[in-house]
Amino acid sequence: MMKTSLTRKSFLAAGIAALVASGASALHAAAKTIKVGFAQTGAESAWRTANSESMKSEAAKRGIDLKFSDAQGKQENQIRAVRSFITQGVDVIVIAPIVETGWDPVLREAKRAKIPVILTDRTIQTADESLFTCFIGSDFYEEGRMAADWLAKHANGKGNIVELQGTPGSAPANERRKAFGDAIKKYPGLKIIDSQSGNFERSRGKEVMEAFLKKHPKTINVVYAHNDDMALGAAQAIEEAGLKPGKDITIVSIDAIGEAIKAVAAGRINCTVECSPLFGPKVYDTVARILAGQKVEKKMFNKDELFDITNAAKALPTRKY
Ligand code: GZL
Repeated sequence: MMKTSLTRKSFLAAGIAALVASGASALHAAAKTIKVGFAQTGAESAWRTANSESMKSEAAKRGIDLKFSDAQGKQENQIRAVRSFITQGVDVIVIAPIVETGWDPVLREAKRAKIPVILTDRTIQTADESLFTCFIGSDFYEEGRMAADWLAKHANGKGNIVELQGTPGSAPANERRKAFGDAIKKYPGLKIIDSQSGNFERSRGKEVMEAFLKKHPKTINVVYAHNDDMALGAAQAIEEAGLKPGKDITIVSIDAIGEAIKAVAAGRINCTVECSPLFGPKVYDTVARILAGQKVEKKMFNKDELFDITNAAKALPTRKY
């Protein structure tokens, strides 16, 4: 009897010793690689490029297995990507929803598969907020308000405005339009005389501005662009029409990409409100917290600041996108 129990005890001790000796490698083997599926909108703007870069480079830095899908601006491609992530059994799904509506069915499938969903960049409209774990991005309504506030202060409260809207149905376009419209109600002298989508794209922004200049000769005082790519396209159209962007026509924009801040410092664009795309680190910190079973805040807003002629040049050397 003694012999058998001794053998069993020494066998157990040997096993534990081997496990302790293997140490990191055993633990390492246990800590499996995290798999994240990211359904990105597309590559419509410089902002989007910076956002994709932040998500990809940070995943590589952290050894996260990132399944990246570019939906080329189509919601049905994003939904297809989410379904594929569910089939692959990723640990967390991240979505930058192109438009606000139509998400409940596929989010219900993710919920049934017990895969947490993080919304980044853009929000959705849903009656059931349990369908996503949290949102990480900017407050678009605040950005539109800041842009209008700056204009009211610098245009003596009057001017004919043309608006270049972002992607139809997207949260940034909807909220930036509503916020700006709400804010200028206080200034009867500020009037939006025309508004059209340029889909957040530079080339479309230029085309729409060319049409506005033809339709409203010598009556446009201000351009309000929902993003810098369209603002830079509009500035080109204004120049080609023989006018000085930033002087003959005031340009107010959002995103604060490097090229736009340079244009602000040069006086071609008058103001751009920041909307940081660099939230890869915050997304993966949140992924880690969710997988560790921690409760996370439902909405995490990035802090945004405004750039105009008073601070653009000083900011340039430290800008990261
Ligand atoms: C905002 C983002 C918008 C940017 C555009 O968070 O969704 O989409 O303002 C981008 O530049 O195309």
